[in-house]
This record gives sequence, C-alpha cells and structure tokens, in this order.
Amino acid sequence: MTMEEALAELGVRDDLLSDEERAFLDKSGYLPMKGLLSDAQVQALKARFDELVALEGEDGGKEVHQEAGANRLANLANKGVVFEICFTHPRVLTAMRHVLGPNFRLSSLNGRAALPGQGLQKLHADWGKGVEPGDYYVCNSIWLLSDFTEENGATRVVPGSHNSRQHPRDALEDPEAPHPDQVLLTAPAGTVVIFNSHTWHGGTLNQSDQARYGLHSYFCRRDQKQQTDQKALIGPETYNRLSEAARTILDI
Ligand SMILES: O=C(O)CCC(=O)C(=O)O
Repeated sequence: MTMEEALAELGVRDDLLSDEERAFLDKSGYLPMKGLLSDAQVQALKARFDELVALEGEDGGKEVHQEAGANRLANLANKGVVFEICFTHPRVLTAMRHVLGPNFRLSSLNGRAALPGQGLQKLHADWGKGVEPGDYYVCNSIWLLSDFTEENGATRVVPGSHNSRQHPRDALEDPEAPHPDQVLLTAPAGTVVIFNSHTWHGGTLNQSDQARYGLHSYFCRRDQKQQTDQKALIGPETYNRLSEAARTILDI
C-alpha cells in the first residue's frame, strides 16, 4: 500500500486543519490541538503506562533513551492496542503531512513521565543541526496524559526557532536557562501538541508532587532512519492486529 493510500484510508484530509492552524504551525513551529483524547482514553493510556513502568523497571525506555528523573518508555507501538491512536489519528497525520510532505513514517513512540522535583531539560531540537526553513526532516507530537501546568514541568518551546537555521547547542550560551522567548505548553490532559522537531524545546522542572505524563509520537521523512526500527521490533500479535494502513505508517 502506498502512503497516499494509507493516509486516505485513515481519513487524512487537508481540511482537518484550518488555514489558521496551518499558518500558526508554519510560523510558530508548534500547534496545540485540544480534546483529541477523551478522559477514558487518557485514563487507559495512563494505566497502561504505569503497568509498563512496573513491568519493565530499570529497563524502561532502554530501547531508545533513559533519563534520570523521568520514567521513560519506548517501542510503545508494540506494547498495546491502546497506543494505536497515537500513530493513526487523522488530524495528527494531517499535520505530519503538512510539515514533512506525504512520504513520512513513524520514527518512534515513547513515553516520558517527569517525576516530582525533576525533569528540567536543555533546550534542544530533535535533529543534530539547523535546517533551511521548509526543509524539515522530523516532526513530533506530544500527547498530554496529565494537565500540563506552570508548576508540573510543561514542555517549553521557542516559537519560530525551527526557522532560525541554528541548533540551540550552538546558538545558546546556556541551553538549560530560561529563554526570553520561550512559551510553556500549558493545556489540559487529552490535548496533543504537534511540534516541528526543529523547534527548540524541552521539558521543564516538575515542581508539583505528582508525575507529569506525556507520550511522544515522533515521525520522520520516509528516507530517514527511524529512532525505533519498527520492522525489527514488531511482534506477531501487533503485526496481525494492525490494518495495512497502520502498518504502512510504521513501514513494516
Ligand atoms: O516531555 C517533554 O516535555 C519533552 C521531552 C523532550 O523534549 C525529550 O525528551 O526530548
């Protein structure tokens, strides 16, 4: 199945994004979409998240990345039907197509819960160097499973930085310090924030007494290496359950 056929089958249509949304994403490098998940979906995703953290213990996230001060999970496309929405949602895929063009695939689906008193990250981009405006390789989406607030470590982004042609590592004296232009992505659980992964971003300090839960459904151009080799890691149960269109998004 071609990507074009897969996207059509999953209900992707240009008009799922308004002109205003497209313009905001182009200019700012991110786009919050409220209410993509119901409360029941948020609860089910959180329950599975906790189950996997308990099951995997110190190995959590090791397929991709582990981080002190955060419960990390990886390879979630392969760890439960509940995660399927993160790589098949038509509005999210419409945004990915807008940023990356029609030939993209899932790079990885990971989880991150910043623990109380932890979670501050350097401003970074998910790509090693600056790019020319419009020539984007990767695009992420963060799925809020907790309300993101000023206190609990909401993600910060620097609007417009995806078009700066610079990487924060080179451009900033102290990438961990607050940036004068940074915006905190505060929003209720169930929101999905698309962010062009060339936009400078990072987790902030969780000053609350509860973990702050999010999922990162991360896409790349189809000619780029996936962060998770979906074909190598996919299990038979997942493979058999997925539709051909979903398999095409994973490129398995
Ligand atoms: O979870 C977040 O707030 C952002 C995490 C992030 O950017 C990362 O782990 O690279």
